[in-house]
Formats: sequence, C-alpha cells, structure tokens
Amino acid sequence: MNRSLTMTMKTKNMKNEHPKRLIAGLILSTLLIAPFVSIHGEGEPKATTKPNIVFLLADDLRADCIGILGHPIVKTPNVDKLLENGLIFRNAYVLGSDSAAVCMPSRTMIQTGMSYLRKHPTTPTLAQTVKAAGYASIRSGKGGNNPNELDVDFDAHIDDGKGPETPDRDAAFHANNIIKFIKENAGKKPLFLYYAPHEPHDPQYATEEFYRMYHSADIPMPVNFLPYHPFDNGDMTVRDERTLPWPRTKQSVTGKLARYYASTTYWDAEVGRVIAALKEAGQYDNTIFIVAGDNGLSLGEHGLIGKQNVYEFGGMQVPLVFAGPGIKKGETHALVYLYELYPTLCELAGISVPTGLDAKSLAPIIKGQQPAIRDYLFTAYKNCQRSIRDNRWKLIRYPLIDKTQLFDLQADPHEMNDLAGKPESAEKIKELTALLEKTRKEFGDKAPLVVPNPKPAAWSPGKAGGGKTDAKKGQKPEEE
Ligand SMILES: [Ca+2]
Repeated sequence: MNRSLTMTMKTKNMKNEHPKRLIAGLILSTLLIAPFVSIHGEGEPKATTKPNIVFLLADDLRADCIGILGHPIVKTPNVDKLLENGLIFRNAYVLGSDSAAVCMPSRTMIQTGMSYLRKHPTTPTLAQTVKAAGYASIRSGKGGNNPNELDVDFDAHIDDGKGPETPDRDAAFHANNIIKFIKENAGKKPLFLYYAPHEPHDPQYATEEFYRMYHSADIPMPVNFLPYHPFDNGDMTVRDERTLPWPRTKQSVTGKLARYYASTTYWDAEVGRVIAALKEAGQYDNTIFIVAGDNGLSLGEHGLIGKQNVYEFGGMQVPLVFAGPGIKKGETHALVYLYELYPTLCELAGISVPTGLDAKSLAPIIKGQQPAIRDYLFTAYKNCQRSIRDNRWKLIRYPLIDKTQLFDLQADPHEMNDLAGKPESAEKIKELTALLEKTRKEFGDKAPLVVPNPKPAAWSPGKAGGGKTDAKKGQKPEEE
C-alpha cells in the first residue's frame, strides 16, 4: 500500500519536473536544427526517423508457449511469423514478487527498470521516457494488478473495457484500441504501442472457435507432473493453486492446458490484427517488436498450477523475443530479467537511457558485442522462496521450512532430481548460498534466508478444496 502511494506521489513530482526538461530539450534541439533550417529555408525540421516500438505483453504466458519457441502443441501463427527473424532469450525471468499477484511487481518493474525490493525510485518511468523522446504512445491492457498510476504519461492509456460488443478484458477490445491509435497517429510521430490484454490468464478466455482447436486427449502431460507438491513452499493453497482440485490428475491438467492453449491462440489472432493494421499504415518495417509474458505459470509441473513458485518454467520464467531492424535472428541462453527491456528498447531506438536503473540493457547481446550481461540470476517469491542459478546449477531456498534444493540444470532441466541431500553437494550448496546472500542484498532484499522457528515441511490442501475458479469460466475472476 505504502509503495503504491509513494509511486503516485513520485509520479506527480516527476510530472512537475518534466516541463523544465522538455523546454531544455527543445532549446537544445532548436540550436542543433537551426543551421539546417536556415540553409534549406524550411520552417519545420524533418519528422524523426526513430523506429516504432511495439511491445506485445501477454498475461501469464509461459516461457515455452509460442510455436516458434518449439512448443509441440500450441498454435501461434501470427506471432511465429512476426518473430521468424527474431532473437529469442531462452533464459528470461521476472526478478520476483512480494505478493501472490506476480503481475503487479512485474509490470511495475517494466515501467521503472528498478528492483521491486527497493523503495520506488525517482528515475523516469518508461512512459515518461518514450513521451520525452517524441513518441506517440498508448498502453491498452488489463487494469487489475497493473500500476495504472505509472501509465498516465502514455498519450493514451486504456484499462479493462466493458463494452456490450466485447467481453470484459478480452484481447479484441484492446487490439481495437491499439488499431484505432495506429490509424490516428501513423506517420505523425514514431509509435510506442504497449498491448497487454488479459489472455491467456485464467479463466483462459477465448471464443468458441479457439476452444474447438484443442482436445485434452491429445495433450501430453508435463514430464515432471506430480499430483501434489511434495512439501510446503509457503503458498500451497493460494488462489491460483485452487483453480484445480487436489490431487492434480491427467484429466484436470490436460483440460486446463487445452483451455490455456486456446486462449493463447486467441491472443495470437488478435496480435495478427494489430500487425495487419501496422502494415496497412505503412509502419511495419521500421518497427522493433518485443513479445513477452508478464510472468510464467506452472501447469501441472511439480504438482503446481500457479505462478507462486521459482521453478524453471514456473512463476518467474517468461518468453522474451526481440525482432526488427538491426536485430539478428538467433537465440541466446544469457541470463536476463524481463525488466531489462526498458533500457534495451531505449538503446535500440536511439533514446537516451535514464541513469540509475537496476535493469541492464540487452543491446550488447542483441548487437553481438558480448554473449551475456549477468553471470548468475536471482529470483524471489514473498519471504518464502529464493533462488539463484548460473548456466548450470540452481539452488532454491525455502527459509520458512529450512529447506534447500539443488539442481544440475544441464543434466536435469525439469528439476526432478534434488541433489541437496547428497554429501558431495555440500560444497556447491555452500558456494551458491553465499552467492545468494550477496546477490539478494544487491537487489534490496531484506527477508532472511534462515528463520528462528521453521515450520514443518509437510502440508495438506485440507479444506482449500480447489477447482472453483475455473468453474466460473468467462466471469471476471478475483485477481492474482
Ligand atoms: Ca500475469
């Protein structure tokens, strides 16, 4: 609560500062342009050639759930085509979350480029930065669990729609807003389009034609499926986990996967409409595209059905792909955070990057100047889960139950073989625990890795039940 209040105040303060900066910028621009204006005798400087930036942020889209990323089932033809010459980041993550609604800190970090574990910074938001750089900007997307007060500096910001023609929060409503904005602004200024609909977040909305495309009988189970998570990770019966009953079964998990894929394909079709509008407006070629998810989602792995965990392909890992002029086709396993897209897109578009951000630009990787920007990567969930990984090893710490897991991700990418109990692991655990302790402080993390009276690791769903949220398909769910 306090942080959100602080954010609003800071935003207001920054807005007050902006006119001064704009005036200073205008004077500087006029001085720079003046000689050309007099030589050519033109009253107006030429329109900028800055690229458009199109940020396509799906909600709860898993890191593997796009066709071109190699997914065996889901169909995303429009996004596949868009990204066919793109650069895929295979190891992109959300830093973490202090709440079960992982969307909120994730979307805040996208706007600030700062760790959610710190006090809110005084650096400009992404919206302010693109506006000051002369972009015509719009964000149209889900309003719940989004830092709406940080969106006010976009020229247009539209949250959930409730029109009679379009169901609440569906991808079509937001695509319509973006398309209208393209038509009104194309050619006048470079465009910054932030399209962030609610799909494929539960209740996995889609229209019927998309539900008909997927049948649970054809969908394989995750290799690391379990009916129950084997110990209490600190948030076992949180809302998302209750969207399916316990024990998890083949029937319930594949049913959920079928709806999830349908909702993803529906999202892809609406992305296709946005792309078509860009092409029609002659704005497709000079555009940097970023496709990402705001957080990941477990769908049966380890007995989990939510985003409140730090496993690979769990809550924190996200898809992240860049495509457009100057971006070479390929893929990288560099360890990166999603919020790094803020300084990255600035650098790719020739916008000066604000100083003081925690996020690091990925441009050196994208331009082939260096293979990586981080040697290891830290993730966190509330005060109950912490992880650190490098290119091979991953340690997860659960302070509240005094438990540590160790995985060799090269040999065991699905984290099925916990090596923490083995005597030969002691040295590696010591090394990674020290690294975790050091790294978490760098990001402003104050929660301890060891607590005085740890709880038992055993748990049971008890009266939590489960399966209730999905029964309300098509209705507005209580958000997390
Ligand atoms: Ca989300």
